[in-house]
Amino acid sequence: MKTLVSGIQPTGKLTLGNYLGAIKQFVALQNTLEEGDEFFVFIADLHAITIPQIPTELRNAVKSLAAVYLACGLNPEKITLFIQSEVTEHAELGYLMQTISYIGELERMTQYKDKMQKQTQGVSSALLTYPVLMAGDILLYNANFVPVGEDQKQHLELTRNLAERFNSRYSETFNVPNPLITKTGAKIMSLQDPTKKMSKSDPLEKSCIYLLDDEATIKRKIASAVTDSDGVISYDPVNKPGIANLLTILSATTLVPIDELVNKYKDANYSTFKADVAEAIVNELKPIQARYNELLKTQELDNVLNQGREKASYFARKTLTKVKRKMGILRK
Ligand code: ATP
Ligand code: LTN
Repeated sequence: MKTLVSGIQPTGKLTLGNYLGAIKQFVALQNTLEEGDEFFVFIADLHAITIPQIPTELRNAVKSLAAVYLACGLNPEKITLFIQSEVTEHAELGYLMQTISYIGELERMTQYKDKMQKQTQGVSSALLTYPVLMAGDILLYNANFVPVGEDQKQHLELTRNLAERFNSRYSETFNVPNPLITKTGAKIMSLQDPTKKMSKSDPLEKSCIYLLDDEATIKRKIASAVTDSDGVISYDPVNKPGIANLLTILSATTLVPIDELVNKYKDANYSTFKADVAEAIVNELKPIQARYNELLKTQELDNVLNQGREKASYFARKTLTKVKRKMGILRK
């Protein structure tokens, strides 16, 4: 029996990077679950507010993300889908884990350093403690595996350290979770600067394919993706990061291995190759977009989220009670 946990922040419009690096992998994983396994997938709204958000936009983004998850093929009969803030134990365990986290180790997190620099107003203390909340998310369900993109590896390492620290300071309580990182699609890069990851908070729209982009937009963005001038399609992320990124995208979308693609396109020019990449993305996203638009019109979404909240709360409450008892903060 195994437990998997993962979350995505409802900030900005989801990109192809989020889809190929995270959601598509969730869908594949749900189909490998066996009797007794649990897979908790949640919308990390408490993480989103570590950066200032506009409340009405956040509320819409939460709903939209829930619809995207289902539209991409997550099946509520197999996984538990819920909103992080609706299971209040997340905030509570996040706080308790802060008592065993060190400021120094949090200040070393690269995501914190990056996001802190981008802040124009004050940096919230929650941005610093973000990875501790994330550790709480994972440990609350005693996860064995955490499917995430490569950029989250450092946070997972911290989660492992905190689990071990808690176990040795109090007594054996938490599993030490393992990251589950896909090889292809683990890191999709920006279309305009292929040395940077494709990120939904990138202000340059051309850098990203958004999951809800229409066909013409996708074609235009891929056609204008930055490449190089040597005209050869080969996989070389250091010297040819643009082409390598398009190969990664095509491979992660079609599930054809990169070396087969390189072979297939060895005599092709960049524009033919780009047209095929765009077409593959359109074919992948079109049915998702249709289902998304349908879901937003019905009650189904709320039903799934209510059911998810109840199930997640049951597991979360059990762990939290155990943790509090070990820490000496329960009356009995
Ligand atoms: P932000 O720009 O706000 O940091 P993001 O686009 O990085 O957002 P997150 O909400 O931080 O998205 O990440 C959601 C999930 O998508 C994580 O598992 C993350 O690893 C994965 N992910 C995000 N961007 C990429 C990418 N470019 N390639 C592969 N996976 C990605
Ligand atoms: N920090 C993650 C989102 C996240 C998460 C989690 C992922 C919050 N809590 C727990 C896995 C497990 C990110 O993708 N930026």
